[in-house]
Amino acid sequence: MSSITSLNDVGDFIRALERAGELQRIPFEVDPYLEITEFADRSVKRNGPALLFEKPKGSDVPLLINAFASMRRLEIALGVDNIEDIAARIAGYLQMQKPEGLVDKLKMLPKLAEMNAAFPKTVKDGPCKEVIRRSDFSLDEFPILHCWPHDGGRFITFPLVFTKNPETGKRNVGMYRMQAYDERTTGMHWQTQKHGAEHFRRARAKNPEGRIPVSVAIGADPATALSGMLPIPPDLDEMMFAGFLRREPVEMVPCETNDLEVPANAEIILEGYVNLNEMRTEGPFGDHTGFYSLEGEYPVFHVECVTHKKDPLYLTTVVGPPPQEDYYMGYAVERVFLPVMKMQYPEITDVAMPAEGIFHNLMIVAIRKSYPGHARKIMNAIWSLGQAMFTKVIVVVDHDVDIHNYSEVVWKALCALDPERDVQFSLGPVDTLDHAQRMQDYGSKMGIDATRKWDTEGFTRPWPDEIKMDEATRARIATLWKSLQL
Ligand SMILES: Cc1cc2nc3c(=O)[nH]c(=O)nc-3n(C[C@H](O)[C@H](O)[C@H](O)COP(=O)(O)O)c2cc1C
Ligand SMILES: [Mn+2]
Repeated sequence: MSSITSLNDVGDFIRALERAGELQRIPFEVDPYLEITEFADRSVKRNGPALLFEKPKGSDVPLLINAFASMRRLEIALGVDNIEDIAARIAGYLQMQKPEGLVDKLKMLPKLAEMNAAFPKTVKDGPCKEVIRRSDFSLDEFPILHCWPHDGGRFITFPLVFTKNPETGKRNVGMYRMQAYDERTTGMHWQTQKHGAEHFRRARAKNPEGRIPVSVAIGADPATALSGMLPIPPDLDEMMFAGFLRREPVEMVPCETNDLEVPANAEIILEGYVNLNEMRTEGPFGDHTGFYSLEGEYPVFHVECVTHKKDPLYLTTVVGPPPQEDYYMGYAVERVFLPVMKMQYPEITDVAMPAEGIFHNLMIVAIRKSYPGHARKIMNAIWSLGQAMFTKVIVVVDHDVDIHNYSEVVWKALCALDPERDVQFSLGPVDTLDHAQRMQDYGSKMGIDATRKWDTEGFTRPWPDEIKMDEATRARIATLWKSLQL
């Protein structure tokens, strides 16, 4: 599988990227106000490298961006030759969930051991504690980006936000942007359907005047850094999943001022709390939709203590008109979770989400259709599947369509449609960032059944064959073609 030794922090990742020719150092001063965004945007649009800004203006902390913004970089990040290798590992693990006989049980053991080895390990100390600052600190020391001209301010864009479920004590990690209001307070943009927001609500139901401890890690080994965006079920520990991805447990250290734990290898830790009765205007923010998300009311994070490495690095990203770095990160997540989706719904043969669909707007699904109405069953399944509930448009096609070839999808899906018959609308939760819906968080979705229609679905006309030249003719003309040197 992998020849790459495990990456234990951002520095290791930088060195691995550099060895692979996937990193450009920027030795001159560049301003975190707009300029770094313009660099990052240009780079990602030209399939350029990751960028290490050694002198972000106004800060002594170097800044890494676009570290995950290509397939090759994702493979380096996760220590695989191909993202599908991880999907295969997950598929292998899932297959032995229900062992049939003794032989299967025996086969399970090494795999279970692998899972056990993934559990996070609490350690006493770690590099993120090299410098501990309880009073003398300011967020202004870090090169926090002001990304786009009409943004409401500077935003920490790549944080791992740690909270605990106040009822079960179980940990959650989510990547939720944080607007830096001043030296010690930020916004906490967990959208209403996300697990951090649920922890907040449960704590508030118990004691509306209280607070919830929150700690934030900025920069960690690449698998751990990515885990904040994983769409896994509540109370399933993202740090366990990170351990599985990196094939080594994530080491966690206790925080100084609250009862949370954070990755020991993190560059920067912000410890603090969120008041349950305090909201503040957050945004606007140039978002991954390619539009500004509007101002909204969100909780406020109060930083009480900052710990960091002696020479920390600042890991960040920019979202904006697609494709950006988050497209690649999302693609990795999609491929990694496809086996989970397939296990639940074996009729799904493949899934594609074009960059322009910004994750939630468009999912193309290929199925092996077996019974009348099958495409609609899959639409409903997807709308009930974790964060896939946000999918605004689902296009279901037959398994013989190459769904990663978008021109083939447009051609064949449109040919298969009787729009009045084949479109299904559904009302339900929608992405907070969807600015076109009638209200925030609630609206409509559309499923398009672009499969061949069957007579058992009421379609009694014959369905025509797709045009294909016969092989003998193709071969004969190929030879003649060559002789003409066309
Ligand atoms: C770069 C980036 C920024 C994100 N910003 C936010 C955000 O501000 N708010 C939010 O709710 N989700 C945001 N997300 C998506 C969440 O990280 C994602 O939904 C994650 O699964 C949430 O974790 P949870 O399921 O534990 O709540 C962002 C994702 C990425 C890749
Ligand atoms: Mn979660």
